[in-house]
Amino acid sequence: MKNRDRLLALFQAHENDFLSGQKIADHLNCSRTAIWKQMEQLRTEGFLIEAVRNKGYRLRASAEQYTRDALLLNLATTFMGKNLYFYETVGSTQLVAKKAVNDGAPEGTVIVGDQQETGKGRMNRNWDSQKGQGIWMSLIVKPDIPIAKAPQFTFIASLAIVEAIEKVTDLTPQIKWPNDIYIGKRKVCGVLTEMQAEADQIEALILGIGINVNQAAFPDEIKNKATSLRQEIGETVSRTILFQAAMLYFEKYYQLYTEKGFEPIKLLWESKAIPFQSTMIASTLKGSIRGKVKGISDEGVLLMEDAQGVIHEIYSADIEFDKE
Ligand code: BT5
Repeated sequence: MKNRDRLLALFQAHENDFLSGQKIADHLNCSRTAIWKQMEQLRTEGFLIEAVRNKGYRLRASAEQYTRDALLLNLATTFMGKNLYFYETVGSTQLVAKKAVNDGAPEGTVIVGDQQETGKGRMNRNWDSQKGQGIWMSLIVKPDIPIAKAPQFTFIASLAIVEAIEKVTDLTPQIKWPNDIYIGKRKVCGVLTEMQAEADQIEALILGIGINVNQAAFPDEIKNKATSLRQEIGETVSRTILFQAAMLYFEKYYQLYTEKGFEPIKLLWESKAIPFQSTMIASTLKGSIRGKVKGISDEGVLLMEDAQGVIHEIYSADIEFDKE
């Protein structure tokens, strides 16, 4: 490994700690002058170096930096995102993730693209993923749950993203069942949950998450229904900081789910969700259903009662609030 990479790995391993010049020199087994040269190299790459007398050095990514190294530096999770693949340009991070699963990628692997050429939404719809503007990523998890519970992970992901946006900005996003995050009347984030399964067993879930962060404008087709964090607060947001917050919250809620089940997630999710109205229209692949919403089942499935009194279990749909 090059000295530059070893120095970065050392800072990555120490998250927010200061490291003394001596400690760095001992670890890298080279002179202080050699270290200083590597520090300068990192500085020219955009890293910020804090030097505090008697404490040493601390490294941070600058707000604009969005690279694998920057995303990993100060990432305080235990497993989410630690195995990270970063692409300047990629077709769809979902497809890369699927391949990674087939190649045996471990749980917590994350694929990030700075730009997606063929980003996709549900039902093969297009997801606009301009270069340098958003967080386009796929998370690989391998929970030991039956297939029917897979939709619960859309809840965990949405909850984590809402919390991360709240932590990094003053905004209050809301979740629209099943996979959208809105600010006011516009969509800021979409989640696409896909599954690799064998027989009745989940091999991996691939959670595709697209967050609009720094777009100043959107293409005509979506400009009236999409928004970015920048459009909402009038200034740019560090994608790196937001990514790291999202990873931390996702890991936190995944652990809560593993320990306590879906119930606490459902309660938290409900506190962040746009309340259902009594009458709604759900468009699914099989057609649309107009009816009364009875709530969400313990599996995370929407329960709707039609005019004939039949209860429908809806796993995924576009829902519209009926104009009552
Ligand atoms: C979604 O689909 O909302 C899921 C989006 C998932 C995108 C991520 S990015 C990383 C990963 N890799 C991928 O290839 N995909 C995932 P859906 O509910 O079907 O919404 C799609 C619809 O939202 C489109 O038909 C447009 O109307 C609209 N749309 C497209 N791009 C958008 C954007 N950037 N922001 C807001 N709305 C958008």
